[in-house]
Amino acid sequence: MIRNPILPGFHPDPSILRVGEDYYLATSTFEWLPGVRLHHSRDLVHWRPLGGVLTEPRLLDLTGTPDSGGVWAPCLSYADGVFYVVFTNVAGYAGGFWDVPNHVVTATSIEGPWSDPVPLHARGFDPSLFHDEGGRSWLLSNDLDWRPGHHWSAGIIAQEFDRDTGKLLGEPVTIFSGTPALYTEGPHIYRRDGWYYLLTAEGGTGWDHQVTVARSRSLLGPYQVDPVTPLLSAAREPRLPLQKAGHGSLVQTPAGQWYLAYLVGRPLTERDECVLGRETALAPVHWTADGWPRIEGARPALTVPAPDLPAHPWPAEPETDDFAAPVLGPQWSTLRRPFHADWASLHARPGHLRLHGGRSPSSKVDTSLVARRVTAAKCTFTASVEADPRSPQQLAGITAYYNTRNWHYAYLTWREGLGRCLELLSCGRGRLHRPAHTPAPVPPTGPVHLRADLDLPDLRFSWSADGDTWHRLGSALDARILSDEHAIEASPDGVFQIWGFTGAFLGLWSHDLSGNAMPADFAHATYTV
Ligand code: 6LW
Repeated sequence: MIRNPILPGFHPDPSILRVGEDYYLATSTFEWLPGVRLHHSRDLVHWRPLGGVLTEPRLLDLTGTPDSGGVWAPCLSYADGVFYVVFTNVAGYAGGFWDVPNHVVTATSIEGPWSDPVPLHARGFDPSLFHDEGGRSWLLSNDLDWRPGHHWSAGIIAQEFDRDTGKLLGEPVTIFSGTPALYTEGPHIYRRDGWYYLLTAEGGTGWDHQVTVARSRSLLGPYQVDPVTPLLSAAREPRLPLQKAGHGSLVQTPAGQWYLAYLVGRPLTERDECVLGRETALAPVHWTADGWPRIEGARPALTVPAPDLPAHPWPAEPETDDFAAPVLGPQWSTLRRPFHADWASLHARPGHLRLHGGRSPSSKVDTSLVARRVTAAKCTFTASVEADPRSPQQLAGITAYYNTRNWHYAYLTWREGLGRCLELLSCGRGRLHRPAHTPAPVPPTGPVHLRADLDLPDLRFSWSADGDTWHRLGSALDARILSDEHAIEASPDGVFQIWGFTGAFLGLWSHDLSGNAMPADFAHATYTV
């Protein structure tokens, strides 16, 4: 069986690809690096992280990127021995106008190295490359209409893409204007029995999300919408554990079995906060006699039959990272700047991750955060931190983090009268809040152990001097603020100002507002579910 979600925690907008016996999934990463997260499988059941595509500044610059801006909906494709990744780097979405430049990078191996990005158009997001028989390729995307009084989502456009030069040819053509479900985006085209099948995501990426299918004999249309639509949705079934089903991408096994990779969200209770963000699931797809794809019940399911492929499990990810490896493992992400000796090191003190204190928690530049996705409603994150703060401007510890405006933080700092101590701080919708707690005095030197216990909707922090005897730091905090739903902020007239498209992280965070880049050394970090 396949257990959904196959990629738990923040892994939205899946793009799935098979090359030979290997299956790859690319997902959106927004303001996190590496940009475009990749997973690999041989049986569609077991997946392992491969790290990311956009790992260095030459490939992606996220300095100053808004919360939930950055890398949206990448598409991974393959033609004639070359992997292609197209992605949008969303620099702005809240001013009436959109700032959505698209780029393509290529590599002959999925592990890279990836070419310098080649700019494509900036007319719309969710780019997708379709490589047709006969050697021609097409770039699809949604089309954005900024004009006041127009719906911003103006359908799907296609433009020829020259694989030799990486350049677009001719003019874009609107190939599909969508259904009354609206917000037509996330396009992908597939060929089967002489038809072009266009999959789109409609209804917006929340509770009304769906996968819409249309087909045509000709790539540029006209496309006829499936008489039984949508292919998949949870919009009418608020009680299903998997919600928000949509944004699908198809793959076929060598034996001809089809699967749809798609996005889901798991609210805590009915249509409630999704702290785990938007995740990736799979569904088997069958075809009707007259050539339309079908999913059982047209709804997302927690378990579905696996394809007839030999089982191919991967070694389990170790729970503890003791920071002995020369590079950061694929479970970790950094915020808006890549892992670099300027601010982080695995070599400065062997067996430790050293983070030099960065700018403030609300800054969108120079943040010193190394974090991993929350993948389960109940999990524990433990780390040891060693730092010598000399003022309240210097902080280092562990965080349960959503974005610059929503987080909880337990950290070592310095206080008048107490010296080195542990404190708690929270931020909800941009407002700082000091949870009730007694700052804990700790020995003046040496490592301190910190623990975050997540048991949704609660989050509890504890600390220990020796790693054995634990003391609570404050009482339960509300982890629901670490959700897409809480992160979304709109102006009184209903215009979205801040979107919530990512998910909760647990991480190692360090600040030095004095500008002295205080080093904080983490000897290990353990994540258990
Ligand atoms: C994604 C697009 C969407 O690119 O959300 O609401 C974006 N629509 O399909 C972020 O996941």
